[in-house]
Amino acid sequence: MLRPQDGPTRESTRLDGVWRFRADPDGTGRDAAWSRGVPDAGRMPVPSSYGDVLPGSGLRQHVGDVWYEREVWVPSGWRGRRVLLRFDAAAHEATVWVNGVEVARHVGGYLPFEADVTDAAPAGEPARVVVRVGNELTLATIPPGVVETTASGRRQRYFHDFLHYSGLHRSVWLSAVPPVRFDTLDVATELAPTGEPPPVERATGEGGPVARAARRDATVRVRAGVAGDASGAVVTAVLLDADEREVARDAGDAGAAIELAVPDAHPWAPGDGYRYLLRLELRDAAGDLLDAYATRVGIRTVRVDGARLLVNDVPVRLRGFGRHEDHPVRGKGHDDVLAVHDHELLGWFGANSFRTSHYPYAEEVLDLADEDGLLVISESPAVGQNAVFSGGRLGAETFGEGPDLIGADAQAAHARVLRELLARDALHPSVIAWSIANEPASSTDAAERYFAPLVDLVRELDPSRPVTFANETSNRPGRCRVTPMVDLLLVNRYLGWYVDTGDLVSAEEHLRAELAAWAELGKPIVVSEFGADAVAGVHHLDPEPWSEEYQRDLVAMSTRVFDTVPAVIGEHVWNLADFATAPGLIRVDGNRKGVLTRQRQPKAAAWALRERWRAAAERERAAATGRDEDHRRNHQKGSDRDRPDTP
Ligand code: GCB
Repeated sequence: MLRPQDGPTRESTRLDGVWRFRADPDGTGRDAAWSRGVPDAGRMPVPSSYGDVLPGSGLRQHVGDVWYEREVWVPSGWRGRRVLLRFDAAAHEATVWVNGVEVARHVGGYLPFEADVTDAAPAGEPARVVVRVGNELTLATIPPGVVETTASGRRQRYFHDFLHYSGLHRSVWLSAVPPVRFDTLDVATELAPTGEPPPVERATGEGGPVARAARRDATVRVRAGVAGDASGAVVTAVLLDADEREVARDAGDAGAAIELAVPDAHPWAPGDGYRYLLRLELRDAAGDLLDAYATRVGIRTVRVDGARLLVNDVPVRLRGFGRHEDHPVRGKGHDDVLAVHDHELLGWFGANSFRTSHYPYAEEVLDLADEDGLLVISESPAVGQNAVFSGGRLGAETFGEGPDLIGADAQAAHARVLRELLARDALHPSVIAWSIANEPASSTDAAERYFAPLVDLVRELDPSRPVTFANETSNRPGRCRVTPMVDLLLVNRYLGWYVDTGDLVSAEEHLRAELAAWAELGKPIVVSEFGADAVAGVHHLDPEPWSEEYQRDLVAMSTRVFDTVPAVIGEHVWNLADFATAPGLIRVDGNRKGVLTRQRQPKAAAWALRERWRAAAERERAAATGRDEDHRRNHQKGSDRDRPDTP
């Protein structure tokens, strides 16, 4: 499945806007054939979560089905082409009908799916699109949950700490594509060995120098899969630089690998979102154009070397956040305004990285990260697989076979979601690692059995990126059975908050000891969560939890410790901004661990982080400029020597 785009052979239109909508907690619509048309429907904007849009509707706690409906004219000019209907996300499972005909079913709330609706929606006629979206989580879904019957009706319980927003969170597309067409695309990039001495040692403190990679010869391997009868067809791949100058071209049979040699390539690197444009053409034996597709390509490599994480063979140090797709009213509905604003804020902080905690984000977000040269840890939606957070709903073992355990069905769903995630995100240079889960119970045999095949699967699907997962605090070094399997350690730690509450001196000692123990494993460590709740406007002279000062001081204490542990190559504060959660005794209108409020205004910690990270970014820029300058001088010397008239 390829992303919709416009081009010589393709056209696409977004079906975003206000759709007809009706909640259906009793599941009436399934028997009453609402698939043909939803009676007495109200309205709901797409994309958005439906939870907070209609005041007083109770939809925030809704469990079960909702129905969406709209009409669309299929352009008459699309005759003879295939018509695809794509949902960038339907949270959390959906069935789609077009003119009463079922065209798609999909389970999982954060990844796209599409249907070929050519027959159900003839060109030149109106088509009625009806979507049933369900949001029930079970122990077989990713993420897990349990529906309970209470005095107030059915309640969805889940073991993750963000509101279970639901609905059509991302764009819906109608596209025309040629009958014989590209339908998958794999791109792998490689840089020639550098020959240069390894970059300057990472200094401790405030980030350390991380230099941009110099230009190097590169190889771009392209494999485009084709749907339809492509016998005799030829694929041409052309690579253009950012100034649209052709730098490489080659051709091959449909489905075969094409290798493009790119001399003196400009790598994609942290803070430098340089990308080439890859143009693909599919022509039949007579030379007629069957399809064309274009995508941006960042040339870069990622590698773990001992306790270092290397991008383009240069050690990187991640500074940034765990985030959420979460905004007032929209919930998890993607919005370009808010997404761009959040990314500008990352720049304001001097951040260079984030994790898509705890689910795949809208692809538009990854586009922004690609463009900005941000380093992204892309996470699957497997969050809350841990009895510790389940309030007794999961058996103590968490994983295994049985009515209160997460077993083979979940594992199969987890594998499916990982396949879909990698298929969607592998083309993004910003994605530098795959996190297969957040904070599972990871210290048992059953956890090892559950995760081993998933780690293998990700490695097999994408040998070019490290595999990781975020470790929860009770799964200590030596006990955790999943850490030994992964390439990069993510540890979520709340010293000074859930542990040593209000005592930053003890917290510092404990954090230092724990990180030293993790460092023994000889792998790079990203502290992927640390932080404290702070209610904006609460101030205190003493180290009082919930105050802005305490949050600021806890972050400062933590980063002070990180700077003394060479294996710690990343710090992700939890969280960029406050976010909505299920109601709870330790949640004040949501989780307040944002260093920004939910409205994206700074708390005291934000200013302190900005100072630390901008200084690090500045040092990186200086180091990168120095390296570029060296490279330019060496290169210049070489070419001067080649010129006979140069003394
Ligand atoms: C965690 C979870 C994150 C929570 C956070 C918290 O460990 O990974 O989802 O929101 O702690 O604030 O408790």
